[in-house]
Amino acid sequence: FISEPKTAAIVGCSFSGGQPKLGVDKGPIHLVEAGLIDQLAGLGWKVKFDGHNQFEDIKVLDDPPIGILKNPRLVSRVNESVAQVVEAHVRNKELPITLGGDHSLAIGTISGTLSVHPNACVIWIDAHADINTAESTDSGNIHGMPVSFLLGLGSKIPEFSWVKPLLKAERLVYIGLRDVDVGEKRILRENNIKAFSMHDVDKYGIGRVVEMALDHVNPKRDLPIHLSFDVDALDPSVAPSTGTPVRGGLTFREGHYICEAVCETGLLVALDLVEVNPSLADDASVEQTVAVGCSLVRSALGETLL
Ligand code: NNH
Ligand code: MN
Ligand code: MN
Ligand code: MN
Repeated sequence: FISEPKTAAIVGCSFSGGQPKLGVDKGPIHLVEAGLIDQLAGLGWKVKFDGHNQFEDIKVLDDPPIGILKNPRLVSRVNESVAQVVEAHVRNKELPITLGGDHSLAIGTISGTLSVHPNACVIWIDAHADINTAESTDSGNIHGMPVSFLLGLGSKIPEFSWVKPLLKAERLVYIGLRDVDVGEKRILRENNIKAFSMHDVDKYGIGRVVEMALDHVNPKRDLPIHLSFDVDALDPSVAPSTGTPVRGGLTFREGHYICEAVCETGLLVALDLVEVNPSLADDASVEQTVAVGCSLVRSALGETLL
């Protein structure tokens, strides 16, 4: 018997409204132009791509801050639409690969995944915890807040009432953290959220860290996995073209190891690759970052497993 090839669906999200730096909206175009679709097809996947303009016609004319939250209506409406697209792919047993765009998009992607698989766990790879609430955020940038929205923490913003608190704290784990705000540390502690910082990666090695992370969120290795990968988790020497680089990050291999280990579980149901910003560095750095982004996605889809 020849089994049907698995289908991946590229969801290109040209969106920068969750943070102030222009250019991150061009991330998906660069990743696709670098050949990502052919590369995934070369791994034996059937690849669907609906084009880059899926969410670009969502315009909000008047979007003043709510508290200090910036572009709240636009972020909400784009994510509501992203959630519907991701949900449809997951329901259809396709693997949505959401290319950002900034990490506020995870409000939509994870909402979409959890509406089909309420028991799914989330593995969040990032230098940052992205768990600020409306109360704790200093920046007002919503890309620093998606996790709190998904958990239902902090005061409710009516504009985001469509976001259901579908994520449970015990189904969430972080790897790569090294720039976490004081208020975020308190939120992580108070909600008993498991997080492996770069200190843990140094101490235990990436193999043990991934094993411990999976033991925490997926002890029987039977729950669907949503992998949300912010490229700023990687060291800036590996992925320089991103909005908020923080030194001391994951090596090329550590980043790929995470993707490989998740692939190996056979449980991956959705993948985000976000915060590639092709406007923020010289051409060689942009090319390097885009290439690493494509490579991480290929690893998550099985390239490096023998
Ligand atoms: N914690 C900061 C904030 O809330 C920075 C978040 N920036 C990110 N997150 N790039 O991944 O704004
Ligand atoms: Mn589609
Ligand atoms: Mn992030
Ligand atoms: Mn980050």
